[in-house]
Amino acid sequence: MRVDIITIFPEYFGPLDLSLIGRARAAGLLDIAVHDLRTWTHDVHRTVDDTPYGGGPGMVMRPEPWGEALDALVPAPAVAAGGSDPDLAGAGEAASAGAGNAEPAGAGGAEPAGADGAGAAPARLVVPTPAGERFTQAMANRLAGERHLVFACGRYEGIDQRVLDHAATRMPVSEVSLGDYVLFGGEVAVLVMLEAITRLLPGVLGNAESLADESHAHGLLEAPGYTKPARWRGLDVPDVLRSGDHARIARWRRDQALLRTARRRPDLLARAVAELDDRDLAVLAGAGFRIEQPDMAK
Ligand code: JBK
Repeated sequence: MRVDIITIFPEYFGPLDLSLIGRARAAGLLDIAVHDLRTWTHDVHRTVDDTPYGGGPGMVMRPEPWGEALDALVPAPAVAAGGSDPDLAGAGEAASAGAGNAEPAGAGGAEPAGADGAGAAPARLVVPTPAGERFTQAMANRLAGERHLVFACGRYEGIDQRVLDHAATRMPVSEVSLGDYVLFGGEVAVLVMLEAITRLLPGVLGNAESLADESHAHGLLEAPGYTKPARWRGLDVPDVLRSGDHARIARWRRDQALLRTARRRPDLLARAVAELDDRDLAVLAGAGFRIEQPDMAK
């Protein structure tokens, strides 16, 4: 997978050299380039923001540097894409032409856009914003299937909307939110999304089983985990986990997952309810949770 990140704080992305993402990059599974947005400014102060039209607090990111950055990193398509595609439904299928725009002088470190050959899937622009569609495991799964992701990190009160509207004429665009809280900008959100996405790429994790079992993979929270010693500060590991009875262990873990999800994330349980069997429902009822099975006849 090819990833371009555009930011005014490239230093935020130092952690991408570490741990499993760093190893995946070194192994050639993942090609990440971080670009300083100010590369595409032309005034002495390298200005990236200005006051908002219509008034109000804060500053908005100017469109011109963003437009040049996207021109440099994503080649112009032969055919216009189908417009904004926030739900990742895959509507934008325009083929990319190979003729990438040249980078401005001094674009140190930027990779040539010509990597997007004719006929390749277009790049997807991902813009982290509190106004975006919610990022989920399902979205991470879909994004992990993309060939080329371009992340645009906004600061201040965000990026001039015309940048996204113009980009949407040539590539699919997703405005994505991690959650309902306020950050200084999109940089940390990109680190989170990239970790969720890249660990799904073939060869990055090396252990497909741990992908299948973890929290959110089945719509339930994961059961608690324990390791040695069996007794620590007066607290014992649950006996069942030391029983060697694998069927009993699997049932216990399932019960713990159900009860945790019911207590902590009733929203998740409500969505998983169609997949619960009679035994699951009995466990929940025994703990005082009344779960309505949806009536399929309705
Ligand atoms: C937030 O993805 N987000 O959740 C996000 C991105 C950029 C700024 C923000 O305040 N919440």
